[in-house]
Order: sequence, then structure tokens, then C-alpha cells
Amino acid sequence: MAIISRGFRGKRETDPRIPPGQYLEHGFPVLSAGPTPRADLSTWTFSITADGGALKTWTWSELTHLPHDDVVKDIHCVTKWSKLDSVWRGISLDTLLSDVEIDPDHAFAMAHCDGGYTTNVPLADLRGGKAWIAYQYDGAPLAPEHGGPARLLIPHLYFWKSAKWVRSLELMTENTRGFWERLGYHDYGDPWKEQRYWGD
Ligand SMILES: Nc1nc2c(c(=O)[nH]1)N[C@H]1C(S)=C(S)[C@@H](COP(=O)(O)O)O[C@H]1N2
Ligand SMILES: [Mo]
Repeated sequence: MAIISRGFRGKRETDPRIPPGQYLEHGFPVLSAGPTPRADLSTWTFSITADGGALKTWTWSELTHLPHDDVVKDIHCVTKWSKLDSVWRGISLDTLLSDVEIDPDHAFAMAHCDGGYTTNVPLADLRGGKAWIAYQYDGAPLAPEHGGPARLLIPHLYFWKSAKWVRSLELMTENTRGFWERLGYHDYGDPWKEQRYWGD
């Protein structure tokens, strides 16, 4: 009885949550600049560092016993896919940063990862409920190819800022460039302003 209209099949899906120049992706692509490292959780640590020394270091057990957030976020890759409503569990950077004494001159951070990947972000973008060290995706331990055991999650910036296999955050006085930023990606990377490359 009901007539199902297929008239809009094949039409590009639109949603006000998709930033300009992006398309809706239903899968979860893997984008890695090198091989997937495998971490040993018995020796794994996460540190916040400054001036060449650790301000604070957490073991895996210490980190995962901190109060966590369950968040549902849209993520946007500079290669133009956006994924809506991705489900994460992680420790807010507010929680981790509140545990260290921060020199007010240190307004920037560099994420350092197993495998050598780096990415830079203003410290302000890690605060205010905007960034997490995520260790679960969709109710399961974060898969190694997606950054497990733990990755940075900064969903309001292009996804290359969400460093996989993150091991430390280095606090810095200057906005030094990370891996992709040195190769031409934007220093900040706001998807709503299409800040993809230098000069955008
Ligand atoms: N350590 C590390 N983190 C990384 C990358 C990488 O190559 N190495 N790629 C970045 C890029 S360009 C993107 S789009 C996302 C991809 O995350 P996914 O593979 O979970 O989709 O991870 C980011 N974080
Ligand atoms: Mo990317």
C-alpha cells in the first residue's frame, strides 16, 4: 500500500553538523602515517612534560582509574570525511591538567606518540571540556589501528590533531609545528573555517 519514494537515493547526504567541504562517512576509516605500534600496558605511561622533564606521569592503571567521561562527538578528517555521533570513553584533559603546576608562559602543547608522530595544539583547546585521552571506542577498548591503547580526542579540530598512541603532552612557550603541520597542514585546523593547509 505505502509507496516508498526512492527519489532521493544517491543524493549526497547533508546534515547541518557536517562542516563545509566534508562528506558523511558511515564507516571508520583508518589513517596512519606509519605502522601500528603495539603497547605493553604493564610498562605504558602517559606524561605531561615541560622544559625536558615530566611534571606528572600516570601508569595505565592510574590513568584508567581516574573519573572518565562518556562522550558522543562528530569527527572531521582533513581528507574530507566526517563521522557523526562517534562514541568514546576517556579522561578529560581538564582532569589531567588540574593535577600539574602549569607555568602561564606555556600556552601550547605538543602531543608525542609511539612511532614518532607529533601534533601541536594551543593549551586552551585542551581545556574546558573539549579534549580527552580516549581509551574506549563504541564500548570496547580502543583498537590499535585507531590509536589504542589511548589517543588524544580533540573533536572540534580536524582529526589529525587527535594523536593516536599518545604517550606525552609537552607544554611549550611557542607554537612549534608537529608532523603534518611542518608538511603544510594548518597550525590550528578548525573544520568550520576549513583551515586545512597553511594560508587557509
Ligand atoms: N600517531 C598518529 N596519530 C594520528 C595519525 C598518525 O598517522 N599517527 N594520523 C592522524 C590523522 S591524519 C587522522 S585523520 C586520524 C585518523 O584516525 P583514525 O585512523 O582512527 O581514523 O588520526 C590522526 N592521528
Ligand atoms: Mo587525516
